[in-house]
Amino acid sequence: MAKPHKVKDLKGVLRSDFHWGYATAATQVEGGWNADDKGLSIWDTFAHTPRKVKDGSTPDDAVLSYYKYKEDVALMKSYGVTAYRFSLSWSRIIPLGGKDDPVNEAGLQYYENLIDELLENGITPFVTLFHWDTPQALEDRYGGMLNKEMYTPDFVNYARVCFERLGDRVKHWITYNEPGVYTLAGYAAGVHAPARSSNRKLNAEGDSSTEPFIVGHTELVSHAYAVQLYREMFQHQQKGMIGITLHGNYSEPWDSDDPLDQEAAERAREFEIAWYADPVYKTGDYPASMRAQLGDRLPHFTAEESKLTLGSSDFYGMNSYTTFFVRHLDTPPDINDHSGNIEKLDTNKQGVSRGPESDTYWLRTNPAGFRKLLNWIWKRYGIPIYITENGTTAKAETEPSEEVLNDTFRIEFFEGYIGAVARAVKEDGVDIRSYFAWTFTDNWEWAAGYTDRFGVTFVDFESKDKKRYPKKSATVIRELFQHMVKKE
Ligand code: PNW
Repeated sequence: MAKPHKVKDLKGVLRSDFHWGYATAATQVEGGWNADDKGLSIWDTFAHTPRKVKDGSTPDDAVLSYYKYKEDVALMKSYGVTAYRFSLSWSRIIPLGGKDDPVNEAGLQYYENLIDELLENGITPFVTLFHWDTPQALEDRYGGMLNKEMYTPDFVNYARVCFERLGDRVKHWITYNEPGVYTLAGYAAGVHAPARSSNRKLNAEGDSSTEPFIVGHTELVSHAYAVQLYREMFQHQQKGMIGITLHGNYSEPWDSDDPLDQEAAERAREFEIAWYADPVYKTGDYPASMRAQLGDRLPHFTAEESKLTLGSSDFYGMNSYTTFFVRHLDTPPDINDHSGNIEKLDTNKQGVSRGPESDTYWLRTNPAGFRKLLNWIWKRYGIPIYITENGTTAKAETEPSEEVLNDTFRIEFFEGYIGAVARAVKEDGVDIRSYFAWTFTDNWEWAAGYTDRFGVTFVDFESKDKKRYPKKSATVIRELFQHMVKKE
């Protein structure tokens, strides 16, 4: 049972049309990596390159949701969800990715089946067009997102195919998932596909000081053109909404009394979040703090791009997991710095920890920081927030034992964070319209392979059919929302 005393006063504080459920991504759950003429994505290539993925695993099978979607929808229904957020695999729909390349009927059919199954079970689909899996053919053809001129028409064409075929049933579209994590992990650190960086021990090619900003610009501009297409050709008739989902953790000053640390924390939020959010929601341009540090390494919006990007999202799609303490640096910024010349720390000046450790090195539980971040976003951008991801791993989840399935660490995480959502609505007046927990089942966690379990459902990865075992957190989340969402 969710601890009712902590949330008692939160009964019915969320809107009656509040959407809640789970989020996933195609590469992490589908499997069927080359089934029915699917083309390769950069993640297939990456995972099939030795030593790239921590446990040597690949997403070839992931958790087989390509085959088990009916079972999964039934399980989700038993969890009480009202919505499900998933992503489409571009190379399943257009195997070679480009605007002149053939569309794969079998790929589209899979997504039609999934969407129909959801709708028949009263679950609203939230569909992400791009969750990191660029078609390999486009990477080979012209360098993927490094080539804005070639890439943008291909992405817009892919979006058009999806709107045309699925838009009669999909009313919530997300263009990009976390453009910032795609650029930073893929082109700055080089630890995600397409594995580019300045670190020659790790990557054969790349330039961490320029490419992340070029790729980020391509994401924003191609997002804006896809939204323009939707608004001009589809939105009037299909009556859906479209936007982008940004990542962002909260930054707290290491020494809350030091103005330099206060500034550093704000600069960290701007480099991490406003990098993408200011162009879309505030100014049509990058934050001044980024321009000051990066100069012309940060691309310039043309007048047309700026106009198109500003206002190009019907909502603020928000993914967030944790909070860091941030301390200013007295030295000049490194050429490969992407965070605003700061240091990120686990404890503050007084030695207070940023939260209990999960099983993921960067992630610690901190619901108070989450509530502050909701307020920061609401104050800066003033547009309804759709929380599209939030969740945690927990230590020692190795087998579906009674103890592991009674996942108290994850339960406490969700009680804290979902409570923070409700308090931000009730006490701070923030407009929040959805909450998607990450994630439905344990899945293939990118370069961490099968080692990081974020699911409210345990998956036996060894078993041939990737057997699912519900964890208790799934029940607790249902109880929390049944209590907090207003009954009509
Ligand atoms: C998100 N960070 O990535 C992704 O959207 C998911 O696909 C992923 O499985 C999930 O979070 C858990 O990792 C992030 O370092 C990766 O702050 C890293 C960070 C945030 C989000």
